[in-house]
Amino acid sequence: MPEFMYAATSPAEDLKGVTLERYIRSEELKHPGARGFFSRLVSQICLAAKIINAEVNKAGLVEILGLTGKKNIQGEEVQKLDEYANEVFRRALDHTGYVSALASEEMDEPYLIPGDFVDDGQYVVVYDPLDGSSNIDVNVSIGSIFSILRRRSPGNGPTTMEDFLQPGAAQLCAGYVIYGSSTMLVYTSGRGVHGFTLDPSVGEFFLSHPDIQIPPRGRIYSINEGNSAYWHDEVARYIAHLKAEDKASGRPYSGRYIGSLVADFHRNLLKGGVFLYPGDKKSKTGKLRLLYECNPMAFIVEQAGGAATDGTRRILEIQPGKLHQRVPLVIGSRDDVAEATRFLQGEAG
Ligand code: P6P
Repeated sequence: MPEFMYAATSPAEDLKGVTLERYIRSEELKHPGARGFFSRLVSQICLAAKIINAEVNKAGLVEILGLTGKKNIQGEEVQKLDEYANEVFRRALDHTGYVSALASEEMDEPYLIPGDFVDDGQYVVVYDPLDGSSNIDVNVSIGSIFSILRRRSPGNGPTTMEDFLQPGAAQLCAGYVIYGSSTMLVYTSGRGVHGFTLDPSVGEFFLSHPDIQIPPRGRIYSINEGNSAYWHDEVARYIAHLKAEDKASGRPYSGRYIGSLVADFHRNLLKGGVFLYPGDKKSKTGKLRLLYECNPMAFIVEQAGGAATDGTRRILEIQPGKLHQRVPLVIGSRDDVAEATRFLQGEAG
């Protein structure tokens, strides 16, 4: 079969080097009923990523660094690039015709797309437009995170909060973009995890990491040790366990913490390891948001063979109560997450 004539059912490995659009099309061909809505959504997200990437890459040269002087609903300082990225996602998604509403870390309430821009508004999208903001001004990797849900309310009626407050297991698609040494878009739509690298010389994402699988156990742990004074005993015991020498189980692990969830997660996804942002004596539910940080990453890691819990429950089974709800997060290699969860449950250590 000539190079360009990939069969519709080609495994991802055979499609290495194709563009993101071409890959999405090959996925679509596997589902005769597909009408291309979803594909065009991911393509628009891809456009947003390219636009944000262009700004991130010259942030030191244009007046877009620093703070806006505002605070978001999380009480966090809003960086200029946060606000810019939020607008880029909103504008990329509000004219597709298939999305009825958007929710973002940077918007207190959902943005309801005006009715005349919505033809068959069966999807809602939640996103963190620029994750790792505190790293923007010091040139450390940051990212965007997104999740696509099918509405539960009737498509011809108003979008409701229940359309957003769905357990992570209901996600149709989840992904992130990491603006790092190269810019990558990693996503899953329930059939494996695939990574696409942006070639800035042509402005296209090409399939570089088909079928990503996270090693079942790693040798890296990521946690903000600066919070150790607030850790519950179970967390302290687990981290001490990872630091203790035991050659048979590959301990001590290496500590790696970048302070951008996307960057810490991406490294562990490729190399194996465990990331924790647990609840502690200062913040019972930790810091990370369920809908647009924990759920997308949990969908991706499970599709790659890993696991994600809140220290007790599987993240994807948590029923959200509020749009910006925070939950504790333990995520990464399957065996490491299982061991961490046993410690956090007081069943080990
Ligand atoms: P801390 C970035 O602000 C973020 O939301 C995640 O990307 C990151 O994992 C976490 O917060 C870092 O938080 O408290 O360790 O600085």
